[in-house]
Amino acid sequence: MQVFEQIVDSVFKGEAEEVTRLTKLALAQDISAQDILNNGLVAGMDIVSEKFKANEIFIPEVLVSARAMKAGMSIIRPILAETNIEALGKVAIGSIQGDLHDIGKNIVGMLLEGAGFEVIDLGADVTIDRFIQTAQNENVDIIGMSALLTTTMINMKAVIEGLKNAGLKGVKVMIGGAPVTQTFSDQIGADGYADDASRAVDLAKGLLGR
Ligand code: B1M
Repeated sequence: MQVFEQIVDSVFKGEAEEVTRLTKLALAQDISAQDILNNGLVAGMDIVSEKFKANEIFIPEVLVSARAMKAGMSIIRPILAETNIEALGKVAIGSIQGDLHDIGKNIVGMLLEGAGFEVIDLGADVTIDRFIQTAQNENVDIIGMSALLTTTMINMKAVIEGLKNAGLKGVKVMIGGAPVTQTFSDQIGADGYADDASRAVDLAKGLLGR
């Protein structure tokens, strides 16, 4: 098996140590960090994403695969940063103010990273101001917000209004989380809603015309 196929296989199986070993092996074979990212780590997560979408695998498997992908990413990230390889786009993601649920948000963040986006993870209970300041200061393409409580989802609207008031109309907003719906997304003026993590990746790509 070629090293790429091995990385894909190990990401899919969630073997973090093996992904680490193979990523180092690929670098030692003079394979570029970009190729390892696209043909190994991202390709592995693409399969995970597709199988998750098809209900062939479930959240625990996705988390284990994402952790394996991250193990490889941690090795090539400094090299990618040095070579200034362009990410698909920059996304700042967080659970909205008042909301401590972060499992779904973490999966979405990891799949976005696996798909080639630069992801700033703002964590949970992220204030409205912090989202807006991040959009202002970090030159992000997308603000991603997650909510699991019917009492917190309304705070997303304040972020969207805050972005508009700050003149940041170019920043796209995507939202998700169990109580969130397309109707709610339309009501508050978000640019997009996704009901699961792999659709969130498709949505982010679509919002940036990728
Ligand atoms: Co809480 N909780 N919880 N909880 N909790 C729910 C959400 C609840 C439905 C349980 C229930 O009553 N049946 C209920 C909410 C009711 C409501 O609002 N209508 C609830 C409640 C009430 C509470 C507390 C208020 C309980 C209390 O203290 N009295 C409290 C609130 C704390 C707070 O946030 N301020 C609370 C606390 C907690 C724990 C801390 C114990 C824990 C969270 C741990 C953590 O996240 N680190 C917890 C958990 C685990 C749950 C349940 C059991 C599971 C949530 C979860 O992680 N789902 C949940 C009940 C349930 O859903 N069965 C419940 C798995 C996750 C992968 O799914 O987040 O939907 P989800 O993400 C999906 C998609 O939605 C989408 O992709 C993900 C992957 O496919 N998605 C996005 C998510 N974000 C996205 C963003 C996007 C796009 C897609 O774009 C940016």
